[in-house]
Amino acid sequence: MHGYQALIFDVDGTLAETERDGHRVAFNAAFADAGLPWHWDAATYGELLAVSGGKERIAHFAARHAPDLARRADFPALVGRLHWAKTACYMNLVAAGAIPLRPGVARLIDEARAAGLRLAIATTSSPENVDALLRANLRAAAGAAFTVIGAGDVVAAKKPAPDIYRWVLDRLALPAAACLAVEDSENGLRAALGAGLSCLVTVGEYSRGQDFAGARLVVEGLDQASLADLLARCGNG
Ligand code: XBP
Ligand code: MG
Repeated sequence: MHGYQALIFDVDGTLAETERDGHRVAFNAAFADAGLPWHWDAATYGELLAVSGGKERIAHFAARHAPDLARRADFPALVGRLHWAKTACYMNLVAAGAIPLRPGVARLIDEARAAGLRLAIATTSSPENVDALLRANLRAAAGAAFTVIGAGDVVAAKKPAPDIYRWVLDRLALPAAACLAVEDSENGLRAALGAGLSCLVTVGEYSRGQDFAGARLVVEGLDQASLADLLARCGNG
């Protein structure tokens, strides 16, 4: 008996490989539209993913590569405009079907629903992005099964801080011990562990080689085993 009552999924890198061909492309389009000479190639973006949050990532990059711009009083407003434009572009990419779920994710969600598990999301990404991804890739009933969605700025401190997981646990009204987090990255794993959660890691395109110490289980993908098998191997009983 595994003892879990809920699964709390991370989004980017876990539900779908959204970063290289989704968020990164959208950031670059927003920079170009704003006339900024910034272009994040795949390798640079992989390094920038150490900073959670799109707005925080832009500010981190500007502080190092455009310090005069970053010091301007109107820079925070510029970051907000850039991020708004990026999010609109990302949502269009997702709505056009450019970002499919990772293999096995839809089946796992169906198995969890059939098993009576509650489903939630804990992500640094903006809520609009989550909604667009679920709408584009899941039947309405499956998308609606995520009864608690903790996303983006609902908490000030983003992953690896545990805040977003604590926010979700509070709204699930479940103890951490009853929930299994599903993550792709070291930042996400640390956030889940910090909130007292057990965590299943599915290695993502950008997280290979990261430190997953403390994970209950690390797999190459969620299509490798049934939900029952994964829960048994992550058992908290
Ligand atoms: C990944 C992130 C997000 C996305 C970009 O979130 O750190 O910032 O890269 O989305 P997670 P936003 O792995 O927790 O799902 O631009 O909306 O932040
Ligand atoms: Mg992630």
